This record gives sequence, structure tokens and C-alpha cells, in this order.
Amino acid sequence: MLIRRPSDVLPSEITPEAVWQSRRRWLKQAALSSAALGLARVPDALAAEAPDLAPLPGTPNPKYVVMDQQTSYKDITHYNNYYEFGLDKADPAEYAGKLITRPWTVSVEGEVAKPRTFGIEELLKLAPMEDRVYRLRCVEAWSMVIPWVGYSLSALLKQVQPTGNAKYVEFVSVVQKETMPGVSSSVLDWPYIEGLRMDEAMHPLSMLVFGLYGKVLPNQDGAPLRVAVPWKYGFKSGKSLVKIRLVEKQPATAWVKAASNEYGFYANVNPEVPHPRWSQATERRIGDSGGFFAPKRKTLMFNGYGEQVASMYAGMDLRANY
Ligand SMILES: Nc1nc2c(c(=O)[nH]1)N[C@H]1C(S)=C(S)[C@@H](COP(=O)(O)O)O[C@H]1N2
Ligand SMILES: [Mo]
Repeated sequence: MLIRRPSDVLPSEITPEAVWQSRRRWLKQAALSSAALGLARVPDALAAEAPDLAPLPGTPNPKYVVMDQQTSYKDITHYNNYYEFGLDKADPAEYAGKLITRPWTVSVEGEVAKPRTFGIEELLKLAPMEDRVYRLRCVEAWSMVIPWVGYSLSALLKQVQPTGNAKYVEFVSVVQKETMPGVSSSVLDWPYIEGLRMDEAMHPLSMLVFGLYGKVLPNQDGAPLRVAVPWKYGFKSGKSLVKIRLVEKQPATAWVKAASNEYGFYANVNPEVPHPRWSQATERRIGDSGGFFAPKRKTLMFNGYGEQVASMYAGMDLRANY
């Protein structure tokens, strides 16, 4: 039922053979050189686009690489949602430079046997860094393809030993009044809170992200660490995390508190369930030639990750649990 039929695929969505081939060559090469050097390679041209950020090499994980053409570094870092820095897509790139990202700690607490506060340096070494290329589908019906660097969130959660009462995970983003012009506005109830069900958080696709394009995360993308949950709308992936709480009850998340008729807790990408004010059946891929007028792509159920995640929602009414 969730199998993707060829007729569901628009021609514009099919990755050109050349892109696929070059991506495959890159992966092969990266795998070879990482085996030889213990490092992954990022194409020099891409790395040069982020000259002032420290390298953060990861080993390509071919299991989690979509073959779509990757969005440019420029678009990934200049077309952002990070409301703490303003509502305009250009605001985070303009203002997030002031965000203070060191020292940085993340408290992992709640229904766990071993609550602990981790320093960012510790987190950077907690598990091997991987390169993974994920689709990101915003609820605003645009999308990107982003080469993240990080590891599965489960690696961190296992460290604190969740108890049997841990049914959900709550993610709390930082609030820095001095550096964040957006938090004086009441558009959302700060801090930005997101959440996942425990099985979703432990799913290997749920990623703790520290970098992109082989460099540490730029502030506007959620430095020094954020999550990436690729089968859900982008708002589920909280940025600049300072606290992770394992809890028994479903967390009250920022967008559900702001407009529960429009944004649900699950927020699985679903082309069949429209947002009350617009369709979710198609999306605009940022960077497609033609810009705003480029042909739209069909949005895929679970953002194309159905094979990996659909079983978690077996028997659930995805219209009621939007
Ligand atoms: N703290 C915080 N996290 C956030 C947001 C935000 O406003 N504040 N926006 C969300 C939304 S709506 C999206 S689409 C993604 C965008 O991530 P990107 O800017 O790195 O592409 O971040 C999510 N995480
Ligand atoms: Mo979004």
C-alpha cells in the first residue's frame, strides 16, 4: 500500500543518470580513501564554499544516501527556518553569526537510569561521524537534499539507559535573548520544543547532526548540534539543542501549541493529508532551475522513506494523527 509506483514519479523527480553515476563514483572513492586514511573526502569545490568553518569529516554511509542531486551549500545556508533569528528565510544567515556555541552542554535527563550532561566535545566523539544525504521536506512545501554529518540519535539515548517509562523524547532548543532577535516576538512559545515517540527517536534514520558538507554546522542550520528526522516535516528537527528529556507523556511541542489545527505531533510527510491552508501533494525543490517557476515535484509518502519507517505507524489513522 505504501509501495511507490512508477506512475507516482514525475519525470523531474527521476535523478538523471549522470548525477546518479557521479554520486556513485564519489561514494566509492570516498569509501576507498576513508578506508585508507580513516577519513571521508568531501569534493574540494564544495568544501571551498565554506571557507571559515572547521572540517568535520564523516564516513559515507551508503545505506542512508538518497541519489537526488544535492542542494547547493549556498541554498542550504541562506534559505533557512530558524524563527529565533526572525521569520524571513534570509534572517538566520544574517543574524545567527552572533549565536554563542561554546562552551555548550546538552543535558539528557528524565526517565533514564543515568541522567547526564554532555559537553559538546564529548558528543563529537561519542560515535563515529557519518556522511548521510537526506531529503528535508518543509511543511511550507519546499524541499532540499542535504549531506549531513553526524550519527544516529540512538547512540546518545542508549548512553543514559532509558527506563520503561520513557515513551517520548522532548528536544529543547537554546534561548539566547542577547543574540536572538526573534525571541522577543511571541510567534512561538520559547524555547522551541519538539518531540518524537521513543521508537521514532531510536530509529536509525533519526540523526544527531553536527555538520554538513563535511564542515561543522553553520549557526543558521542549528549549530552546534540539531536533529534530522527525514520522513517528517522539517519543523520536527529542532536546532541548537541544550536539553533532551525522556518522558512518559507526549510533549507539548512549539508548533502544536501555536496552532494545533494546522500542525500535529506526528507530522509525517504525507501528500494525501493537506495542510488546512494548502496542499501537501507537491513540493518545490530549492535550486531547481526556473526558481519559483520550476515544475513542482510530487511529494512522496514519508518523504520517500516509507520502506524504512511505515511499519512504525501500522494500524494508525494518519489523517487523525497528522
Ligand atoms: N530551534 C528551531 N529549530 C527549528 C526551527 C526553528 O524555527 N527553531 N525551524 C524548523 C523548520 S520549520 C525547518 S524546515 C528546519 C529547517 O532547517 P534548515 O534551515 O537547516 O534547512 O528547521 C527546524 N528546526
Ligand atoms: Mo519547516
